Amino acid sequence: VGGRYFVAIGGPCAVESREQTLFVARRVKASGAHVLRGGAFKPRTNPYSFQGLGEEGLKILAEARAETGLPFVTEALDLEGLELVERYADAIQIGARNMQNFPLLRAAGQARKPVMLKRGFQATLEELLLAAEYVLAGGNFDVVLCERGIRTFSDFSRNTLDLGLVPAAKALTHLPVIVDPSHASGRRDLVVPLSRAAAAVGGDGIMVEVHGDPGCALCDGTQAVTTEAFSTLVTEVGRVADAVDRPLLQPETRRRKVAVGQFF
Ligand SMILES: [Mn+2]
Repeated sequence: VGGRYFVAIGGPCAVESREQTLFVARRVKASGAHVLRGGAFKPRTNPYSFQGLGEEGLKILAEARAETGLPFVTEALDLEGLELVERYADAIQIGARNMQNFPLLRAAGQARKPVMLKRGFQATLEELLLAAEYVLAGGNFDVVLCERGIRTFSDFSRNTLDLGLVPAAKALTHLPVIVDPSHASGRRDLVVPLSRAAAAVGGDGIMVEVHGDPGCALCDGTQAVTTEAFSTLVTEVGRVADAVDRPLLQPETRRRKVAVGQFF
């Protein structure tokens, strides 16, 4: 993330079951995504909502990685969860609600896995960069920033996607910046156009929630796109990414490289 290519991350909000996660993982892989997402520890507004499968969910994500070859990113909610997530995952997500959880940021700075830091929905750009600084100061330099919408007076969407933050952050830091159009909007009909905009504005990637049956999702169903819609989304985003000279990394290119490596 942050190189020449635009990166697509897709997967369910929450790991609900082995079947649901493997189904989505296979489909996002076939759509050309590069990274799988999925929550095993869910920070829910309502304490009675589904809280995630915990370590069992991490094992399911690891199985999906073994089958598809997709690395995965998943959220660590607290210090205990961070140890588990670091052990299983390829990248550690610090969620919007934890953006200023300083003990967690310090611990992530000691981790030996990349950290994806999501902007708090009330955080300024400076606060986001200083939160990232906690991780960097610990010696972990692999930090990706994620714009996921802020709370405004707008009443038609869950949050307001602050696209201007992407070039503003990139002007101040070398860190890659990706966009989460799912949590930013809360509406699946806005996810595709906002994904295209993320590529156009110079983002380094997108992270999108995908579900095999969004109507039955245990978490964030209204913003999840179907696997079919995700496939279309990747194609459309790819066109915009080409136009701004940040093409999507092509799975075929990677396969050829692997094939050459095996040949020699
Ligand atoms: Mn979600």
